[in-house]
Amino acid sequence: MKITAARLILCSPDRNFVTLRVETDEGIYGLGDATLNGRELAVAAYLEEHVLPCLIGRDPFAIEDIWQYLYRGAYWRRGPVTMTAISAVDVALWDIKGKALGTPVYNLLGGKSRQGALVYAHANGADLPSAIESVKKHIDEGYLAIRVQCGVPGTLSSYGVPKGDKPYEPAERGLPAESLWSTEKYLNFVPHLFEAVRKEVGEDIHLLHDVHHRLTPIEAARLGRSLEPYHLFWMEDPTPAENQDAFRLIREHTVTPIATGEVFNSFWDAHDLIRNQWIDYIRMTIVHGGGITALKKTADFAAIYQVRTGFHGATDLSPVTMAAALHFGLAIHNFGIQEHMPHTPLTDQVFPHSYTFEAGYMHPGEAPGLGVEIDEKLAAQFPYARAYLPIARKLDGTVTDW
Ligand code: EZ4
Ligand code: CO
Repeated sequence: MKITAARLILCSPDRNFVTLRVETDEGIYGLGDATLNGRELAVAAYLEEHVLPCLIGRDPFAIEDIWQYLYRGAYWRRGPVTMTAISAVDVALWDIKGKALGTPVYNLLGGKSRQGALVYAHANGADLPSAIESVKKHIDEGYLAIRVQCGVPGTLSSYGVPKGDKPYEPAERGLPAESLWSTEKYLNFVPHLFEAVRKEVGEDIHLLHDVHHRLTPIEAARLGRSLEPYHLFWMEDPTPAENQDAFRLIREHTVTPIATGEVFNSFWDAHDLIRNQWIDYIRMTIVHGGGITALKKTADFAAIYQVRTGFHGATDLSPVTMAAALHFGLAIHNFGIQEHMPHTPLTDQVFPHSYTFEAGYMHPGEAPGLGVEIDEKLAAQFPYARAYLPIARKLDGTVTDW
C-alpha cells in the first residue's frame, strides 16, 4: 500500500478544527486531528508546506518509521506545533492500518484491557447553588466522575464557568478576551465549594477540580491539603509545569492526587514528574503529544511508576482525537480516566462516529480503524474563523496564567 494524497480540512462547526485526511492507492483513507486551540493555522502551514509532500509514495503501515522520520528528520524537535502535526499524521496512519486489517485500533494496541473507559464530565456554575445543580444533572445523566468549577464570589470571571446558559467553550472569535483573577478569593472559596458538593452528593461520586496552572507551589500545597476531607479524584494543573521540580513541594504537603500535562508535547515534559512519582495522572494527550505512537511509550513508562493516564478531552480535541483516546484507553493497562466535554450537536454531525457513552463509561465501538468520519460538504458550510483563548490578569492588572 502507498500514500497517494494528503490534505487538510479546516472547519468551524461551533469551534475550529483542523483535520488531516491521508489517502492510499487501495482507496482506504485515514483521519488525523491537527487542532491546536488558538494557533490552528500554524499547524496547518507546518503540515502543508513541510510534512505532507514528504508522505507521498510512503508505505502507510510503516508508522514507527514515519514517526521517526518526521521527528528526527525535522532537526528542530518538540514544541506544540511540531508535535500536533506529527500526531495528525500518526493517528491517520493508525486509522488506515485498522481499516486495512478490518479491526478497531484498540486491537492493534494490545487489545481490550477493560469493558469501557471511565470518563468525567464538567459541572460548571456561576455560583455555588448552580454548580451543585450542574453536578446533580450530570449524575442523572449517568456520570460517575465529575469535574466541578464554580464562579468565585467577588471576582468577575473564573476558569471553567460559562457566560449565560451556553455550554462552556473557552475559545472565542475576535481578539483575546481578558479575565480577572484573585488567588486569595479562590483559595478561600474552593474548600467551601467541595464541602457543599460532598454533603449533597455523598461519598461515592468521583470529584475532580482543575486549578488551570494558576497557583504557586506553596499555594497549591495549601489547596490540596484543604481539600483532603473531600477526597478528590484529582487536583489538576495546580501550578505551571515547566519546572517539574515544583511538584515535589506540592507532593510533600498533601495527599490530594495530582494530574498534569494537558499542555505537554513530549515525554521529556513528564519525565521527572513520573520517575519521581510527583503526579498520579498524566494528561498529555494524543493530539498534542505526538500521536498514539508517542503516547504509548509515555504511558508504558508511567505504568512502571504506577502513574495512570487522564487524557485531556476538551472540545478543542476533535472527535478524531476522542476516538483515538478511547481506543488507547480501552487497550492500555494503566488507563485512569478520560475527560469528556461533549462536542456540540453540530460538531458531532460534521464528524459522525462510532463511540458511545453509557452509564459513566465510553466505548470506541467496533468499526475498523478509529470509527470516525468527516462530512466534508457540511464542514464546508462552517469555515475557519480566527479565535483565541482568554488572557488572565490579577486584580492589579498583572498578566497571569490563564
Ligand atoms: O483550557 O482545552 O481540562 N481542560 C482544560 C481546557 C483547556 C482548553 C485549552 O485549549 O483545561 O479547558
Ligand atoms: Co485542564
